[in-house]
Amino acid sequence: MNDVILHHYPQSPVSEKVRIGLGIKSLDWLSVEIPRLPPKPDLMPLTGGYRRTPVMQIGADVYCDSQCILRELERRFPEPSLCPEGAAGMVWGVGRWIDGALFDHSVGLVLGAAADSLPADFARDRGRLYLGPDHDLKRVQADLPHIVAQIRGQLGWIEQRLETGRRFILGERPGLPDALAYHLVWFLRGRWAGGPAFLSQFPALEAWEQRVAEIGHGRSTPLSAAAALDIARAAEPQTPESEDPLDPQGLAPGRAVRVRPEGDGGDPEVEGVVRLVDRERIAVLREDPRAGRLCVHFPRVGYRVTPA
Ligand SMILES: N[C@@H](CCC(=O)N[C@@H](CS)C(=O)NCC(=O)O)C(=O)O
Repeated sequence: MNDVILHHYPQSPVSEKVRIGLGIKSLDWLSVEIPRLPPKPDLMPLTGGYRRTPVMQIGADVYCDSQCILRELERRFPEPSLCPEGAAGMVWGVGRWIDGALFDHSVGLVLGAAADSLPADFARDRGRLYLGPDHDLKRVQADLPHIVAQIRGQLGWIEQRLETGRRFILGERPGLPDALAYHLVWFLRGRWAGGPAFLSQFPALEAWEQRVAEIGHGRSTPLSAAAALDIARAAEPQTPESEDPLDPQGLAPGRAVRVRPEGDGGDPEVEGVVRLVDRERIAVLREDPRAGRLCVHFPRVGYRVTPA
């Protein structure tokens, strides 16, 4: 079974980034809607503890993090490319900016602006995940003018790029930078009451936003979480064993490791045995009583791998 299965929920901006990637490639995919808060009892058997959204599954191979998911989509479905106009390499660096500073400011703004109305369990979970162990949404709320100034400056860079008359950020064809930038514009417009008025100061960006929205999400068909687990159990991981003699940590197939996102979000570690390692990816084998033998993939950049 080589169907692309996306585990996500409609409100997730990072999932919207991947959905646009699926749209750029005009793919058919299966859609599993997952809970917005842990526990995620039908997702954990697949990931081994990784709790963020989205996750992609293809048979018994599981891809964590949008960076890893989009890279795998590009590998399996190279055309149309997410890196048109000779942008390979550099565009992943754009991802580190947008998923880093711009994402952090946007999440801070949306959480801080809604501090008085968020359900307590959601505020606690996202506060811990994005603002650290001593999170305080009231403090973020008091800092909103500064946060808006940070976002305004960064969106101004995208506005400048689009003012040159390009249809998309790289040129005539849509690519990874469009999916990256769009997911936060979509988030700010949809989840911050001040979003539409704020965004109206960027006319080139608003016209581009419309063009990206028109790309759509490809064609999705709903799938139950139980059916996704059945698919995993019936399949074997397809990832070949692969080593990298230059690996700076000396990681090699057969080595037991733990993997987690860098930073202080309180993310659980995933334990497994290295199957594939290279500059950009690490994939580990693990067993689960419900999902069988799996290979779970992570990006290397932004993730900490600790020998077990
Ligand atoms: N670096 C990750 C970030 C993923 C992320 O933070 N996603 C949000 C949803 S948009 C999340 O996981 N929220 C908590 C949850 O869904 O449990 C990626 O690019 O996939």
